[in-house]
Amino acid sequence: MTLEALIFDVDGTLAETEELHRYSFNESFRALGLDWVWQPDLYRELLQVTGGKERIRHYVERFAPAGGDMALARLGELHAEKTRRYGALVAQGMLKPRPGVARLLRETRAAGVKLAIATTSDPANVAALLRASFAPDAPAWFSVVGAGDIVAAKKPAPDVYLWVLERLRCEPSNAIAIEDSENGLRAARAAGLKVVATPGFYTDTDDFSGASAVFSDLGEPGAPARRLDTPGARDDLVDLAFLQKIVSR
Ligand code: XBP
Ligand code: MG
Repeated sequence: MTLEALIFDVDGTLAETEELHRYSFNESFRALGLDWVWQPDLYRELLQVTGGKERIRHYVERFAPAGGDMALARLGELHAEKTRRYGALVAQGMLKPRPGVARLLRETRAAGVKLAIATTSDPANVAALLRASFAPDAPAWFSVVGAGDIVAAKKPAPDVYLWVLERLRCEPSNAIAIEDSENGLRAARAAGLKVVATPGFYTDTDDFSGASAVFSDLGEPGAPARRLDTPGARDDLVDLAFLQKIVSR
């Protein structure tokens, strides 16, 4: 097998985005007159439901907060407000990429291996993050971007990965997904992909037993990543040579 494509998740993988998502949800609740505040412990639980609109709906159904009916009736507007606020903060440079991400994107492009995105996040937010974190033309580095409502069933369903693979014209055995969460890992595995996992702030207790490798991050020269799934393994860089080894197994 030859590595033909690298498919990146976005939130938690390219950057630690979820605190800014949480802040933007809370600000948009306030803007619509809702006194809801999603604190970190609650948000950790709510993250089990992927997609912003789906997450708000789940919160209303589970906790029946005041204003829930209004929020559901204006769900599109509420989520658009959240997307606008989050996108503006990202464009201001509030987030930086996780270690090794920019390096691996560079190496992948230089080697002619295709890049793609598979995320449940809104496409506007993906583009904002790529531009602000890497370069104004960074969205064009990705041959395929599968984002938001492009598929009906979000992660952990495999749909977004299957959608991306079809457009890449790539067999899952010739690609690798980089993910930070159990929901993302399950989606990629169900699409037939091997996964390298880099757990993050909200996903460090997730179950990554289906991953080919689990690292603290992708690593930088001089600051290699800790291998989390193999006791005693030496620190390493997640680079193209390492990913090619995984695909060949
Ligand atoms: C993470 C998510 C998203 C974001 C919010 O997705 O679950 O729902 O929290 O995104 P991934 P939107 O890790 O697959 O990128 O509000 O834009 O839906
Ligand atoms: Mg993620």
